[in-house]
Amino acid sequence: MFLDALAERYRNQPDKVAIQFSDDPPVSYGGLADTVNRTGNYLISLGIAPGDRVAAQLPKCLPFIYLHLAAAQIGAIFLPLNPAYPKAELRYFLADSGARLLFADRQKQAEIGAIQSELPALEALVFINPADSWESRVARHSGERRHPLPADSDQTAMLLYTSGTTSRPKGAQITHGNLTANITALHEAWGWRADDVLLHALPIFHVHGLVVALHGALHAGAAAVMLPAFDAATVLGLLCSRRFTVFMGVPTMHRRLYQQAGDQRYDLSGMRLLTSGSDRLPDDLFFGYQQTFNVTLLERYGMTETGMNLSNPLHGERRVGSVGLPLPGVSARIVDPKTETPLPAGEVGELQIKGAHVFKGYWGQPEKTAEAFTPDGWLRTGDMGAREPDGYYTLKGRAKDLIITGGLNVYPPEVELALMEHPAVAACAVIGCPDEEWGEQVVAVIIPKADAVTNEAEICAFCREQLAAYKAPRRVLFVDEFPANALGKVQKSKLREALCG
Ligand code: MLC
Repeated sequence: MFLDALAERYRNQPDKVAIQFSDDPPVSYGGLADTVNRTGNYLISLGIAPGDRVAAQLPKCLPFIYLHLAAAQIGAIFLPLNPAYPKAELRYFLADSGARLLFADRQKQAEIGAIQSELPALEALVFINPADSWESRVARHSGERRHPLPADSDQTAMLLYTSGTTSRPKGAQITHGNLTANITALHEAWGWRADDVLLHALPIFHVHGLVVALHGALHAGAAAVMLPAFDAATVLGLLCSRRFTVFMGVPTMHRRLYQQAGDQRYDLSGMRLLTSGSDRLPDDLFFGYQQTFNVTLLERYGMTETGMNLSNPLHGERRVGSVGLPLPGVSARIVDPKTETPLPAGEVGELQIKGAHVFKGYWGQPEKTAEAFTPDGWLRTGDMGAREPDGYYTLKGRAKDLIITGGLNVYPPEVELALMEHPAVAACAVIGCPDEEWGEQVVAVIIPKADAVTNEAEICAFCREQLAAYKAPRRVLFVDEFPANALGKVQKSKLREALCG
């Protein structure tokens, strides 16, 4: 189990630095073990039992990490939430998961304080100042862990919400076994070492920043230096400092670093591992990085429901435009999207995945879980791709209606649902238009009601009240009609062709 490996690090190298947040004093593995243990006892003192959901909507901070590891350790289910979610979204996640406890930023007390009365399962809302000492909050909860490590690898450790093409967001249940399988595979494939130093600039409420990056470092007994947010100038300066061996980012971050460098050349070849994921890495950035930074980015492919699936190799060819080879323990295949029969190399079909890292199912949604898998247990990723004859995989678009912006998934139906609440909107379609910095940009195409008066700014502001800012349209276009197929369904590909200029 991923916790067992961590427990071993706690024992074997108690004085080694595990996590350092900006200018705060570093946290050693021994210190981490102690605070996580106290935090577990603290959660138990608040009435949390195995299987209970513990939510946290906090900025990137140490208490978030303590809560995550402590919840896992006492067999509770951790629910990490993006601080960008407005109250309406927060309420949905808490209601759907039936969270008993929410830890939130004290700055949001006025905004979300009243939420508890609307959520019968939510027994307590704990507002904290992330900068205050967490250690003093849990100081009196010392003593042996009152609960054993969860023994069952099928037990859910986290709920990670992902949206759906046809429904409201669904909570993907990530089990202890999933986390172990993932981290063991990445450890082997990427050669994590105890003397690695990770520069961590990702958010920690997603699989990328939390599992791939942070668990990766902790599993190896390495050090993670955590930046509260991504800033290209700061990150470039740190990468050049030669203190770090590992950095992970989404293409938007790499684009900004590349642009930050301008005409200058920097030699980052001393770094052991620089990865890119959460969205496709554009070819020009792959080559631009080689020229500017003298390194080849390692592109890998994953998703919330699985963690990591495919990766270019640490040693060997990192192929431009390819997401690489299946990780150890991962089975991948390309199938005909209609018949779901495997296709030969070179042919484009849906990418399907199997392995111990694949999630257990959506929280409380057995029918959605059943839809996600083939009868013989392959996960339908909704991504189209092809396998090259030598085993490398290349992605070729999506079967599902999904926009990826800055490494974050936005499901058009969710935005369309929000838009339809606006009194001036008669019909709408949300599409992703290509964008150099963000990969894609969310664009709303609207047929207004007759005589309705509205404009782009008002529509955008309306969406931001209901949805996190990254999901809100960046552009709004007004049209008289949509291109539709024979069944009357909006043809988004035609809209994209016509409107993404
Ligand atoms: C921020 N904004 C975004 C955005 N992030 N808009 C669209 N898409 C995004 N991803 C908005 C802000 O709200 C702000 O709006 C405006 O853009 C400019 O903000 P910024 O300060 O320039 O953005 P910044 O905070 O620097 O964020 C950019 C970023 C961030 C790239 C650093 O988006 C990020 O950390 N992305 C990584 C996401 C990630 O971890 N994905 C992994 C998912 S797991 P305004 O108008 O209010 O000013 C997964 C599986 C896998 O996918 O395989 O990894």
